[in-house]
Amino acid sequence: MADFEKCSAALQKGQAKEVVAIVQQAIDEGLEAKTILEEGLMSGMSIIGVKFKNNEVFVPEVLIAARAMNMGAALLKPLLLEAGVEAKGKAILGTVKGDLHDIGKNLVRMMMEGKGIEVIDIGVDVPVEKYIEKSKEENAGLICCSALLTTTMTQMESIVKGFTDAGIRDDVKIMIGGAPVTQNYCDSIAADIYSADAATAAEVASALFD
Ligand code: B1M
Repeated sequence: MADFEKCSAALQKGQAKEVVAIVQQAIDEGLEAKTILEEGLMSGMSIIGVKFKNNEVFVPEVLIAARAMNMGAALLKPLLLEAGVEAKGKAILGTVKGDLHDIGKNLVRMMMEGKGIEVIDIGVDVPVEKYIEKSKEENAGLICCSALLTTTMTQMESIVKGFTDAGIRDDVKIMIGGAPVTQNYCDSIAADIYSADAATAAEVASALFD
C-alpha cells in the first residue's frame, strides 16, 4: 500500500522520482486524488514551511521540494478532470505582482479544471494591467488572484481598483486566496469571493457558473 509518510519525507528531501513513484502507486491502488494530495504531498510541504520559517532549511531545499510537489501533483491532474465535460465557464488565474509562489495557484487551476472550468493561467508576478487585458481578451467572468506574501497581497486591492477604473468591475467576479489572505481582507478591499483552499475555490467557482 502507498506509504504517504515515505512520500512526505521524500518530498521534503526533494526526491521527485520517489514522490512520483509513490503517487503513481497510490493512483494505481485507486486512492482518491484529494487524499493523495493532502496526505502525501501537502503534508510534506507544510513541514518544509515550518522548517523554512525556523531557518532549518533554505531556499534551495524549498525549491527542490516544490519541484517534487509539482511533479507529484501533475500526475493527479487527469484524475481531477471530468472526461468529456464541456467548459462551464472561463476563469483567469494568476499570482499577483511581486509574488513568485505558484504551487497553490497550480492546485487551484487543477481543481477548477476538474470541475469543468476553462482556466487561463497567466502565471506569476502578474501586474494589474495584465489581469484586465486578459479578462477583456478572453471575455472571462471570473478573475482569480493568488498571493503568498503579506507584502504582495496588497496588490489585490489594486486589482479590484483597476477593474473599477477600467469600467468593467460589474462584468467580473474577483476571487482571492493564498495563505495570508482572509475573509476580512476580502471584505475590506471589496473583492467578491475569498476561498481558503483550492478545493473550495473550485466548488465556489463551479456554483457561480452554474
Ligand atoms: Co516562500 N514564503 N518565499 N518560497 N514559501 C512562504 C509563503 C512563507 C510563509 C515562509 C515562511 O516564512 N514560513 C514566507 C511568507 C511570509 C509572509 O509574507 N508573511 C515566504 C517568504 C518570506 C519567501 C521569500 C521572501 C523568501 C526570501 O527570499 N527571503 C521569497 C519570496 C519570493 C517571491 O515570491 N518574490 C520566497 C520564495 C519561495 C520559493 C521560491 C523558495 C518557494 C516557491 C516555489 C514555488 O511556488 N514554485 C517558496 C515556498 C515553497 C514557500 C512555502 C514553504 C510553501 C508555499 C507552498 O507552496 N505551499 C511557504 C511556507 C508555507 O506556506 N507554509 C513560503 C503549499 C501550497 C499548496 O499552499 O500556496 O498556501 P498555498 O495554497 C493553498 C491555499 O493558500 C489556497 O489553496 C492552496 C491549498 O489548497 N490558495 C488559494 C492559494 N492560492 C489561492 C487562490 C484562490 C483560492 C485559494 O483563489 C483565487
